[in-house]
Amino acid sequence: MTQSVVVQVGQCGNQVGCRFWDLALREHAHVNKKGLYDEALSSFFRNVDSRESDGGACAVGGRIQHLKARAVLVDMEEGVVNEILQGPLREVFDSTQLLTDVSGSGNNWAVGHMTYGSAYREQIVDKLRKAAEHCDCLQCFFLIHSMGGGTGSGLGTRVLSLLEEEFPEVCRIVASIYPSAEDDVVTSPYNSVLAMRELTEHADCVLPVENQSLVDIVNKIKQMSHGGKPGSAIKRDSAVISGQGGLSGPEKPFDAMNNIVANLLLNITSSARFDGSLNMDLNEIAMNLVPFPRLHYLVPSLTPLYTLSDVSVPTRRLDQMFSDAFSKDHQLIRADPKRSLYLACALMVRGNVQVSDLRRNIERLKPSLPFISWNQEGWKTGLCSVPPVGHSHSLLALANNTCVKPTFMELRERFTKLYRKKVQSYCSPTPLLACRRDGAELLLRGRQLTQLADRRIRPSGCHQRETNA
Ligand SMILES: Nc1nc2c(ncn2[C@@H]2O[C@H](COP(=O)(O)OP(=O)(O)OP(=O)(O)O)[C@@H](O)[C@H]2O)c(=O)[nH]1
Ligand SMILES: [Mg+2]
Repeated sequence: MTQSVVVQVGQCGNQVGCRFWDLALREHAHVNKKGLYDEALSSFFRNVDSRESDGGACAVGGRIQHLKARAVLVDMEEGVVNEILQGPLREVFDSTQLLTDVSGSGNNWAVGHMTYGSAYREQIVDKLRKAAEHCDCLQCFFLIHSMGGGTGSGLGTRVLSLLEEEFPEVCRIVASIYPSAEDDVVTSPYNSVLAMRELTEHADCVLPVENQSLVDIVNKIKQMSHGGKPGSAIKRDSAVISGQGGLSGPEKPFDAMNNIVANLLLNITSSARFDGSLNMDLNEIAMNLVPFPRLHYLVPSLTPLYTLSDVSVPTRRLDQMFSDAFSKDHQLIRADPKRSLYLACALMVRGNVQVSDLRRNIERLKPSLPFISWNQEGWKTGLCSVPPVGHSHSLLALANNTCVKPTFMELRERFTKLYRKKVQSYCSPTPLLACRRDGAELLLRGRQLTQLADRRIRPSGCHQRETNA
């Protein structure tokens, strides 16, 4: 069996990552009744015989000693990682997997990418290599980060290019959290646009998730639970509404949203973690869904959403689940794939579903889904026999679809609006743009990136720009 390593960068990356580890552990605990370290566990966890960092690794087949996540945690602030180290998951990570600084990137892509990226390059590579060395057959790196902040977007994309440099043969799948229009990070359009370029160049697949879609989904689920419909109460330990997803502790603002992203990751990794009659290798995602290297943005949709929230509604009909996967309401970005063009589509099903169910539903839905002329049969399917905890089945659809365009256009618009409003005085032939939360603007080039300050800096060689806003 193969192994994968999760690299979580920045506040969002680490918070989402930890939800993934929590839910993955619960899922394995549910299936693995004998307490043995099996192949399923080995794909994302190591088994070491001491709590200390370099305790000897135990082979597959032995008893579970101490499970360590195959992960590298990076944040240029200490808060989130420290919180993780004091929380219920503290034993799943050890110090060799962590990399933190104190002050953060101040929501500045350039500080994350250039300043911290250069300062920590060796240490990052070292930690990635260590994680890779612990694997017999490393198949995939999962990078989790936000597009809106400084560390996740700036340093996260730097880590991505380091992965490409150091491990060119290993697949790189990135879960990117896009900011909502009401995001409180003023510079999020800049950070996102700058990060997008790196994602386009260096990732094998990007799974874009919009915070606004997550908010909409969470609100819908909460509304349903308050609607008083029979059977629609959310269980007390529901994964979506409980802050710690079953573990005790207060609910934090992003918890419910992060659970949805963690479920996306659980689904996409399920066939790497468990057996199935139609197992889909992680490599096969890029191989089958990406016809041109840069067209690798795969719009995810999850269904049934109740799976995510443990809402006690009767099990939905299987066919309905397939229909839902293509509806607007189940997409993790605000998009309607049915009205746009498909280049390819993957359906990853978990639970007691037969290949014939899959085929029947594809045939049923095909006429309503516009596929590009040269790839009319561009379907990829995977079946994992282990369903999500407490549910009979679930479906993750990944669509290489042009419906991702409005998300990019909207970001561009917000970028331009901010650029016009805030940057009127300076220009550079090849501007790298960065600005701080307080609104001070900086147009920086090359080494000047390190000169960040709260007041304006005029990079040498820049000319006064005409105000045209
Ligand atoms: N879904 C989700 N979004 C988050 C979370 N934390 C932050 N965000 C979003 O991510 C963006 C801010 O990025 P962060 O990850 O906080 O920033 P960072 O990577 O730590 O970078 P710096 O703090 O600038 O060093 C904003 O768009 C937030 O709305 C989270 O836990 N879940
Ligand atoms: Mg931060």
